[in-house]
Amino acid sequence: MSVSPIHPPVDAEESELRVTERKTSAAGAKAVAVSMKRSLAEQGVVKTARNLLTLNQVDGFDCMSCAWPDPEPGERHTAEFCENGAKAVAWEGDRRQVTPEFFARHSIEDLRTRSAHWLESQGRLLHPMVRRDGGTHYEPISWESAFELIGEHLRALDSPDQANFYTSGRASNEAAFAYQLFARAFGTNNLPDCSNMCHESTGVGLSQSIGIGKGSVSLRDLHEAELIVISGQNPGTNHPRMLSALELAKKNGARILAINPLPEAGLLKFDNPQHARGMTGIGTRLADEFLQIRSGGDLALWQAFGHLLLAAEERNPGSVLDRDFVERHTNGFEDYAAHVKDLDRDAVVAATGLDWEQIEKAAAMLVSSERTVNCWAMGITQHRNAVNTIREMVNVSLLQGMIGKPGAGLCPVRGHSNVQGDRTMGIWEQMPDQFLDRIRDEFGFDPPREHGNDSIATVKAMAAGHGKVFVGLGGNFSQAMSDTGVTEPALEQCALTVQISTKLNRSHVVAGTDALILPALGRTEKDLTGGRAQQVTVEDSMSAVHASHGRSQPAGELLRSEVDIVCNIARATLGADHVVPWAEFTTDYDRIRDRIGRVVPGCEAYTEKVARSGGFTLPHPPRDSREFPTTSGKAEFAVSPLTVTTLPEGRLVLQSLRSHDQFNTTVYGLDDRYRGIHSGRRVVFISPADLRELGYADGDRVNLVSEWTDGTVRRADDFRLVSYSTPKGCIAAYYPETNPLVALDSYADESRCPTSKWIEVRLEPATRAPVA
Ligand SMILES: Nc1nc2c(c(=O)[nH]1)N[C@H]1C(S)=C(S)[C@@H](COP(=O)(O)OP(=O)(O)OC[C@H]3O[C@@H](n4cnc5c(=O)[nH]c(N)nc54)[C@H](O)[C@@H]3O)O[C@H]1N2
Ligand SMILES: Nc1nc2c(c(=O)[nH]1)N[C@H]1C(S)=C(S)[C@@H](COP(=O)(O)OP(=O)(O)OC[C@H]3O[C@@H](n4cnc5c(=O)[nH]c(N)nc54)[C@H](O)[C@@H]3O)O[C@H]1N2
Ligand SMILES: [Mo]
Repeated sequence: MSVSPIHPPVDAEESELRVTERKTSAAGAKAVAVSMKRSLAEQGVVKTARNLLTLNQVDGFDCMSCAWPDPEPGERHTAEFCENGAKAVAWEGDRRQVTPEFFARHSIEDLRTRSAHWLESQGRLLHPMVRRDGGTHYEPISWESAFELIGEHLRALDSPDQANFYTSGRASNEAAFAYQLFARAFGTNNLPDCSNMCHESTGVGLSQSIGIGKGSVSLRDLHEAELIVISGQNPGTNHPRMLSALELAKKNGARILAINPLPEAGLLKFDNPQHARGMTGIGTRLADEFLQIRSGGDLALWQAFGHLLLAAEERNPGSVLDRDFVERHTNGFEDYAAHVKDLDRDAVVAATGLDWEQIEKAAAMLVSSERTVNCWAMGITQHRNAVNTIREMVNVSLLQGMIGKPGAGLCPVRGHSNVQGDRTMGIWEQMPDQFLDRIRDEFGFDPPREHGNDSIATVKAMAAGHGKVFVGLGGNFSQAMSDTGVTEPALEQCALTVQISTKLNRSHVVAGTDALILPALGRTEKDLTGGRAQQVTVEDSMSAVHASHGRSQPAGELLRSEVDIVCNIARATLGADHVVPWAEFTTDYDRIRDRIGRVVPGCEAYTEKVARSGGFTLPHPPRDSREFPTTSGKAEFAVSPLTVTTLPEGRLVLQSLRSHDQFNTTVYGLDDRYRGIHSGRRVVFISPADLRELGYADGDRVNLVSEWTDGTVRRADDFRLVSYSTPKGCIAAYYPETNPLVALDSYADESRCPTSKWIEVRLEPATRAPVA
């Protein structure tokens, strides 16, 4: 049986696809030039200067391109932004406008034939729009009628659990807190979010191992580290400001170990545009060792590291392990030690594709380091065995006591700028009872206790017909989720879809019977809700919470803040005399912050603390005092089986990743400069050895075919093969084009994160004519 999506159309410009040499360093003067050019084109000179200079400054707005922390207030550069942050700001400051006339010109059927890049390039959404049952076009609607329509649909449901409230990670803490409060007051914990597809495996793995799902380092720890390990992350593109921290760490004597199937430019060398050296292209060499690991080999590698650390300790007792830490703060050491002592080296070599000598050399870096910071991102979390892999990395940190000491720790690098804060505020389908009790005590209603739907369960519920209302607070669910061929029709099955958005995307055109587009203010824009200048707050990847206020003139007069939209949906659904003072929340966001302070653990006196310059850092017991809030009160070693997955003949493992010119499903442009791709996205990076063995040549066009265990077949057609440095058997292509290949049931054990980095495929010659 074939599961095929409605084919999102391919960009016409893709016919110009060109491939050049890949780059071996990131950033530099070129990066600044690229961002300034784009920003000037989209926003004009004055707005560009104002926005870029207030980006990530104490009295400015928080950059929405990633969750990397800001340096201490006194240590910030005048220009504390990166090329991709500037792109994100320019994208939001777009002067082009999507007006009601635009929707009158373009039917929904027409919009379905447009590429993602085209849709996002039409400009900012300006007016609330509705498509009613049977309508061919979106039409303007007043805010009040839009809220009423949502209220009517929600009140008509047989059960509150027939609604799903999705959140993308850009929502502020205030919007997120109000949104989860509304969902729970309405009566459901169905709060799927982008974290379900992102760092969910981190949350689950860290909670099991150390009792809290967040990283344990501050920016200072990175600066002071002796060794920084970077696994499954491409910081040059996705967290460019991290490169400045790495550069400083190197200056202070740190070494860097990079573990990745691809030799990503930003891992190898950094030309810092903030320094004269960087502008001249001399730059800082970053990785001292690079392990070009096979996809999914990380669990085996970290088990080997554990094995080698224990062996080194045996040879030289007292020199490697932090015995005192292990004894006082951990559980399960003996079982773990016995398990990794008995390591199957051949299995490690097969799983990682690395030589044993290389692994020994890398382990020696760990052995000799007193202060190690361990960073990771999607290359680790989006695998079947991701939770075990993360716990395996933690095992090694525990051996050496690398938690709760300066210059050391665990550093999962988050994606969306406020994805961590949204979770802190209660955007999670499984919030603990303690949190729900505090809501009950504060507001006087009892929130539902039964766990709600995550992203996968949401798609299943909609496909089965019991998920009838979908609300998206930001994001682009139809493209971000796995299994496009299932997810798109599932959304279309809904009685009502509501997308709270800044720009047009595919989720607006695969819509429910009734469909609403509600245009929101972005983070760069002045928020005058309730007639006063409002600020919001966010939390970065290292648990630092601070204020953010936009300075630009909003793109349109009708735009409303996310807080305003959420509170008005709540009021229209639950009534004006509800126990939660929704109207008061929109007059002054301090009234929401007061409640956050009383409900959210660690946020006591929130309103006062975020009013201080620089904000505050949330408590993290393992980092702060080596206390581990697990059931046993200690950090837990984990014992995980080492399995080697062998693929049938002719099958390859595909990882789906980001190009340099995109933010998740937002395609800014069609280049991936560092990897040498120009004017095109339908490419597959493949090793020369696989090309030879499978009888293809660089430049050939292929279709990707994935066969799931239940016999269903998924395809994505017409990609150009690009000969590239990647381990044999491991290929790569961009997301979201490859999401049609990921079966909905292909997800990580325990965390249910889609396996976006492990998609088993075969190639077949493209039958379709190349894109013209
Ligand atoms: N400019 C820009 N910034 C962004 C984003 C964006 O799209 N654009 N997205 C934001 C979001 S939401 C997120 S979550 C982050 C994502 O940041 P990243 O995690 O850096 O994003 P990906 O492009 O998915 O890159 C995954 C990396 O893991 C490697 N990898 C793949 N499989 C494996 C494996 O099995 N083992 C190892 N060791 N490595 C592997 C890939 O080669 C690649 O280098 O970035 C955030 N920042
Ligand atoms: N195959 C594959 N799939 C993946 C991944 C992968 O690596 N491979 N990565 C996964 C990851 S890590 C993530 S985080 C998800 C991302 O999933 P999402 O967060 O759902 O997707 P985005 O592309 O970030 O959402 C873009 C849309 O958000 C809206 N938007 C932007 N800014 C704002 C704002 O300030 N307010 C509001 N209300 N709306 C705004 C715009 O309309 C824009 O079109 O995708 C996941 N999907
Ligand atoms: Mo993410």
